[in-house]
Amino acid sequence: MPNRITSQIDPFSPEFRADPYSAYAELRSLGKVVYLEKHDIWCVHHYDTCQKVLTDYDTYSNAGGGGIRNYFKEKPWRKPSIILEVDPPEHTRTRTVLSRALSPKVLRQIRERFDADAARMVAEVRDRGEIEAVSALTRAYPLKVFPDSVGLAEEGRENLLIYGTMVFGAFGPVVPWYEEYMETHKDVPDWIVRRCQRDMLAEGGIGQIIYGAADEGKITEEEAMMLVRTFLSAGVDTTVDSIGLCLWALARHPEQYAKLRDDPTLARNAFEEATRWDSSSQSLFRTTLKETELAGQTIGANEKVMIFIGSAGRDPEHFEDPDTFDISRKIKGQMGYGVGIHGCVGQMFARLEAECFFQAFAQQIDSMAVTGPTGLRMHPGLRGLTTLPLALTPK
Ligand code: OVM
Repeated sequence: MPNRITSQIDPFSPEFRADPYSAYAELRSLGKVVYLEKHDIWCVHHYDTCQKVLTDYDTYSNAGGGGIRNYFKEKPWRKPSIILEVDPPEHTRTRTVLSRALSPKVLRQIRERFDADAARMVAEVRDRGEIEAVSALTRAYPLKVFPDSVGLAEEGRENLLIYGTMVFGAFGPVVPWYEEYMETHKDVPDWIVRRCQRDMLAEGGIGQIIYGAADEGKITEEEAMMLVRTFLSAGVDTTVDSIGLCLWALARHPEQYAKLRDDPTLARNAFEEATRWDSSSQSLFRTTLKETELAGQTIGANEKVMIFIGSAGRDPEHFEDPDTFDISRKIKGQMGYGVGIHGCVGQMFARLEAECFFQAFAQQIDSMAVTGPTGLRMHPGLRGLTTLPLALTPK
């Protein structure tokens, strides 16, 4: 193809994962639309083109799958999601059911429990001196409050993390570790589906709200099960990783943490800024339904387009001084949750979860320091930490 801008950057390589932001700067300097030869996909990485692709759902479809694998050409690893991996008009009905289940009214009732769990979990570690913050806090807290809210029993919750690796691993190319992982944990998808059944979900939880929509005839019983599956797929690792990345960002910017400590009401904005600056969701995919033109580049039909929302957050055309992490910044439309009809339906839930956590943390912890090497997760679909050694000084 003549005149297309190409790059050898491999977004699934360890080098890219270690430092995506210099790769993004290089891609942004190359042009608005770049072809990644290593994977035969197109990519966008500026705020405006990311927004354009994500909002033009007549051209850029979700039905081809949420990752690099093209479901128009190959068999999906599981029954496709009935909200993520569909387009309008099918999408509209299921999206409505999920947004209602996560309405402000529902969230208001959950807040108190988030606050209490966060305060208790921070109190448990505040005097310990050194902790491994991922296992002690940033994984433990979402893994408690999220399944509690859905109405899931306590037993076997570690399977949620295994399933998360399967779900977000499937966003990347087929690689040996993934195949092995799927084989090792081959019972987990069935366990998840069983947990999504009506009789497995506690009264008063969000899972039962979904089944309430089935009772009203808005969705079928099978669709209710699939929407609970969406909760369990998209609600755990995403928040584990984003809360972890936010804590890491705060730990590396003591002057920013001091602002939060002195005014814990900044917690929500701090998390918003962390989501712009270093989001757990770095990229999304769409598949073209027809030939189209984007920023002067022709893209053929049935092609994969990778949307680097992690780069959109660092685009100097949209954000002033984008590489600076500033928790009191006025943030205009950061794209860490995506945008448009497929923008994260749980984003208000995620923000609330994080706000309660960082508020509790800031109320009890005077200062912190990273005391050893951190580990980065090598998931294709999500960016996050495996370990974060932290020294804590209580207030
Ligand atoms: C789903 C699903 C799974 C992973 C991510 C996601 C980001 C949705 O099963 O619907 O949204």
